Parts: sequence; C-alpha cells; structure tokens
Amino acid sequence: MTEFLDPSPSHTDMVQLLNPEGERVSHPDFEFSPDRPEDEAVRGFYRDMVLTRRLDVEATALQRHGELGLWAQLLGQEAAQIGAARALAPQDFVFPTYREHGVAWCRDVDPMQLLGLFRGTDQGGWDPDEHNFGLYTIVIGAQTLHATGYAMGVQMDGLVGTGDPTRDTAVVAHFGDGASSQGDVNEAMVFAASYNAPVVFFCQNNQWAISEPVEQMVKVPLYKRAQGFGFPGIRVDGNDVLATYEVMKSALKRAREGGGPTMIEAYTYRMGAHTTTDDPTRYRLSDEVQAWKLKDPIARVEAYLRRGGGASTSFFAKVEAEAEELGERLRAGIHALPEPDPVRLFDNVYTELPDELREQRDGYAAYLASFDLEGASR
Ligand SMILES: Cc1ncc(C[n+]2csc(CCOP(=O)(O)OP(=O)(O)O)c2C)c(N)n1
Repeated sequence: MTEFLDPSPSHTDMVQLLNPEGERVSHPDFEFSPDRPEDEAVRGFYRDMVLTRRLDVEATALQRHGELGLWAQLLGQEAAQIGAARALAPQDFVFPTYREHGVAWCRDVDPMQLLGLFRGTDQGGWDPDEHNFGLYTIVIGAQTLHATGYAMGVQMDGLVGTGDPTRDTAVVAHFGDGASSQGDVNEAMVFAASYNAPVVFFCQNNQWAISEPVEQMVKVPLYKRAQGFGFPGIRVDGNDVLATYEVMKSALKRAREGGGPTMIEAYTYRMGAHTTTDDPTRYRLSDEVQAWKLKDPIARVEAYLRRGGGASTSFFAKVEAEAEELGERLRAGIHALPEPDPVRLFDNVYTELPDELREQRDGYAAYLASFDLEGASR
C-alpha cells in the first residue's frame, strides 16, 4: 500500500505538540502560542476536559438509571473538542453533530440543557443565537450543509476579510468519519470550495461509525480528501489538546481572513460506546481499547502539568471538587426538569402548521385527553 492509500496515521503527517507521555514535542509548522500565559492556558484546557468528562460520565450513569432516553458518549474525544472550541472567536458560529458536549461546554450551554434534550423534555433547549452554537443534528452530516450555507451568508454580509478581528467570522461544521461518506458532506465541500466560504470542516475520526470501522469506509486518509475538493486538509492528533487548538486556530484565521475552507481530521478514538444503546464488545477488540487508553487526552495533560510544575496539587484538588459539584448538580437537576407535553412534538416543525399536521396534532391531543376522562369517570 502506498503512503497515500494508507489511512493509518504516520508520524510525519499528523500534527502533535504533546505526546502521550505528556512531553512537549515540536512541529515545523505549528507552535503552541496561546493568548494567555502558557501554563494558565494548559490548566484551563485541563479543567475544561475534566469537567466535560464528568458531564459525560454522569449522563451515562443517568441513562443507566433510566433518567435519560439515550446518551452519546464523548469519552476519549475531550481534547479534540476542547482544543477546537477554545480556538473560536466569540463571533464564530458552530454547527455540531450530537456528540459535541465539550464544544457546548465551551460555548456556555448549560449542561442541563444537553440532558433535557436526551431526556426528551425539550427538542434542544438552548438558543443557537445566544451561544453561536447550533442545535444538535442527528441526521448524519446534514449540518455540514447548514454550516456552508451559513458561511456563504456571513461572506455576503461582509463579515470576512475586513481586517477587523472582532468582526471577521468563521463557521465550523463538526462531523464524524462515518459522516464523511454522506452525500451531504461532499456537497457541502463542493459548495464551500466553489464559493471560498469561511468554513472549517472539523472531522473527529474516532475510528468507528457505530460498528463500521473507518478502514471499511475510507481508502485514503480522510484529511487528504480535501485536496480533491480544492482546499487544504490537515491531520492533527485529536488526543492532543495543544495541537488541536493550534491547528484549529490557524484554520479559523484563514477562514476569517478570506482564505476559504479547510478540513481538519482530528485523529482520535471513541473510548465508550457509540451511544448507550450500543454494545461495542460485539465488534471491537479489547486490545484496541487498551492501546488507546494509553493515549488518554486528559492523562497526558496532567502528566505535563505535574512534571513541569505548571499546576500545584491544590489546583488538581480544586478541579476535582468542581467536578464533584457538577455531578451533584446534574443528578439533582434531572428531577427538576419539566414533564414534557407530548403535543409539543408538533411545535417547531413549521412556522405555521399545515392543515394536515394541525389535524394530527388535535387528534393526538384528544386521544391523550381521553385518558384523563376515563380516569375522572372511575
Ligand atoms: C442520514 C443518516 N443515516 C444514518 C443514520 C444512523 N446513524 C446514526 S450514527 C451513525 C454513524 C455515525 O458515525 P460517525 O459519523 O463516524 O460519527 P460518530 O457517531 O462515530 O461520532 C449512523 C449511520 C443517521 N443518523 N442519519
């Protein structure tokens, strides 16, 4: 197999700035240069990742207790998401898939609102305009078209390449390795390239599309597909938050300045199940999981901070206490979520409900009310 056809990462074609042992490594094109003192920035990444993981672990447990209908775990993908999200400018707009809990965290979406969605008490409780973070999309890859369309709109509004970094805007589309096979994603890339739209395609290659391994779907490294569409593609170690942050920062800058789209492949691994309804032990070897555990994105940052003295023991204790607090808040908050009104299912589909759906809604409401009547007459 030639290098071009080999979809596994080689040392040379993947940007890494912090290796799995927690040692800083250099790269010819990227250097870690945060907008704050270095140790402070890394401590911030660490805190984000630990709290996001706690949210994920609690939500998984709540689903097991029957409190959520479903949960899509992000375990193992914390660095890819936090690195990508912390590189955003406030005015940038993000179109997520259904697993971007770390990005939601960085965009100040209340984690309870994520739980509300997976409990079914609402259909996505946050206001996308308030957070510059769209609602979760379950239809694989659909949001890449929304992102490209939005990016073209941003461009038409004159918010690209003005030279004012507080105005220039980039748009991000998150998607997975499996989604890259969808027509929508390919169409989004054709349009983005044709219109030089300020969009960053951020693909988390977590190796599996439910039970389908990436080698089954992808015959060239994912990031190299971008070349065929006419824009740059780059592969980053998605378990390295420093590298993900820097690679994303440069792609966003390029988009905001009018350079057009970039595709980033964050090479990572889904440590958990696809969702709580999936059993990965039926198709995945435990050796593979063990090998990726050694590349844990949080452990390497902790090792780096401890070894280099970038954080004190009390810092780690404080983050742990915050995580405990968050866990308690989520466990208590789940019972405070309102009972959903089943008829609300018909809201938010059309601005004005078509007659046929109105009839369906009224019929359903009458059906539900009939149970109350029966109860009252007994
Ligand atoms: C259009 C469409 N087809 C099929 C599905 C069913 N489905 C849900 S998740 C998934 C796999 C997605 O894999 P990937 O894009 O790699 O994302 P990951 O869940 O691994 O993060 C599929 C096929 C769907 N939701 N939408």
